[in-house]
Amino acid sequence: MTPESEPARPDSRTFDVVVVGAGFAGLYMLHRLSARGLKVKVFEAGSDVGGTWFWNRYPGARCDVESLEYSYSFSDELQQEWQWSERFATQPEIHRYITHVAQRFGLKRQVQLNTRVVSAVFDDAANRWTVTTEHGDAVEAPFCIMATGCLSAAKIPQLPGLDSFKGPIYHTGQWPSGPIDFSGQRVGVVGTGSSGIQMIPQLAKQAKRLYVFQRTASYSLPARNAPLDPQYERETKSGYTQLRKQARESPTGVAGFPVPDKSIFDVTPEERERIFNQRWEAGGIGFTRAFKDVLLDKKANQVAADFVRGKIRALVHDPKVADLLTPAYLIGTKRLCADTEYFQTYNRDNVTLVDIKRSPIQEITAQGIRTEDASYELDAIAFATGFDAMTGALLGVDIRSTSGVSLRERWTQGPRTYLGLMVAGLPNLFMITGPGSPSVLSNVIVSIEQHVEWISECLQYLGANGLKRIEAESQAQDDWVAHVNALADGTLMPQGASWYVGANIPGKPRVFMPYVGGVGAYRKKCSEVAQGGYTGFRLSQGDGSGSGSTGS
Ligand code: N01
Repeated sequence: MTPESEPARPDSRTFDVVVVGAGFAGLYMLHRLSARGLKVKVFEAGSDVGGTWFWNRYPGARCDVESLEYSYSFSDELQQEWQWSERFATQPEIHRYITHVAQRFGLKRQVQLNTRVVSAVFDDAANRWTVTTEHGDAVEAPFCIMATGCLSAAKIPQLPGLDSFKGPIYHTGQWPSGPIDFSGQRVGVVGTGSSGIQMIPQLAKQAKRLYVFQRTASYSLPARNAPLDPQYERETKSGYTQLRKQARESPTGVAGFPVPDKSIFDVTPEERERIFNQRWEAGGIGFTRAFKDVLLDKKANQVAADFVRGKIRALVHDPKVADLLTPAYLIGTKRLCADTEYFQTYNRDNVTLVDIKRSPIQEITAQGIRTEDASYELDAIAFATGFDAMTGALLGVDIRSTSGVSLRERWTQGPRTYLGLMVAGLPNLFMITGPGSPSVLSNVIVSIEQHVEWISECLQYLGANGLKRIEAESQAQDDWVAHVNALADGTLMPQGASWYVGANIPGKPRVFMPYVGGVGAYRKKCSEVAQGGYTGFRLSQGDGSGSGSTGS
């Protein structure tokens, strides 16, 4: 029988679908499948739903996609009734939103919190996944969906002496709940990516002394956050249908981001300056989209980078500190950051920038951090050192099939997927926003909705056609990987030492992981695959006979 037609089973260990993760992806997946009457089990490692927006509770945490766009579109009632208070929502507000969604759609009772999944094993003969948790209990289902997030495996660098520090150690991506009072303290922050850049100005206001340990300076644009203008909110909400459609068909999943049509060299230097200034004043991370060649051509990139470098130098009083804060790499090849008074924070008397590229951290001591040329006494250390992005959470689970090799073995040279949705050799296992999909290069909620809806329709198709198994074909996967690489290589993006290529994790294979072709083009491709009867996927009865291939 198919998952569609199977009667409800009394067995509490057996489900139609197991979903791992209860962030934006897992909750919407649960909602879609439950609405179709499927019996779904969701495991969540955190003590509440929300995923990224549960864990990243550090001071200053805030989204850099506008609230009215960084929200679900699947329910018009929901998008009309929810009121955002600011242009860019804070972490607490986004968490309130996702909690509201969970309650409104009755999702929470199906989520088992405080439960990390440790393994998922597919029994080829029985056509069934067994998903085992850290507590040793296991459930079974023919389908398993990984909704584990792209930026969820937090990484604290393995520095010598880490355990010897006598004060508390934090990571932005595993921040404890409840306020932490840093007043009167000497605090060290390691890392100056998006998280560090948001947190540093907040900590500087509280701490007696703040030391920022910077390895690489980041390009950051002013967020220009503000209370949400009620008129703007009304107008956006009344045009939501069109706005959401535009977002889905756009390159970035953000309707408000420009789709550039001009080269930087099509305009005069004065006009270029005017456009860049306009973007700078508008705020947010759409800056590199001012011209179509900023991420394609090194000369164009240089011009855009120089504009931002000039702005940074103008904001920081001490020229030596300004030099250190001025990035040297190609703009946009590491993710752009959005800040509120980040560079200005270095004008404060209580903030010291420590250049750990020149003088690397040697060890953590009981008293603080020792670099090659100095020691810093600290009461607390906050790591803003990022994540084992895109693959970390997936590979954190031992995923394998009884007749084949594990995901960890399959991905030793970097992730390989078909459409970022499935992996050849691992039937009935889906990933939401997996590597090879636009995911982190997009408004991720738009990408999540598209994947969830695609997977949900796929399961419906299987059920309606008496099919029980779907698996990516190796050739389709190879072709997709080649396509993803070719598109990325046509841009400057793989040239940055970014987490997009795994450069932040020692030993991680250097592969540009997301799909750069844009969410609109990607959505079209996924729809064509589905409409073609799931081209590139092998569909079968799942009875081990290997028969019933369709589509390709
Ligand atoms: O992490 P990151 P993040 N020793 O990897 C440094 C999203 N996000 O948490 O560049 C010393 O960007 C590292 O230095 P380097 C967004 O997609 C969104 O800040 O590797 N330093 C870098 O400075 C973002 O891109 C929002 O040389 C070490 C920093 O730590 C992604 O999450 C807010 C080190 C890590 O920066 C990740 O951002 C926050 C080491 N061993 C996050 N290892 C918004 O929506 C790393 N570093 C606003």
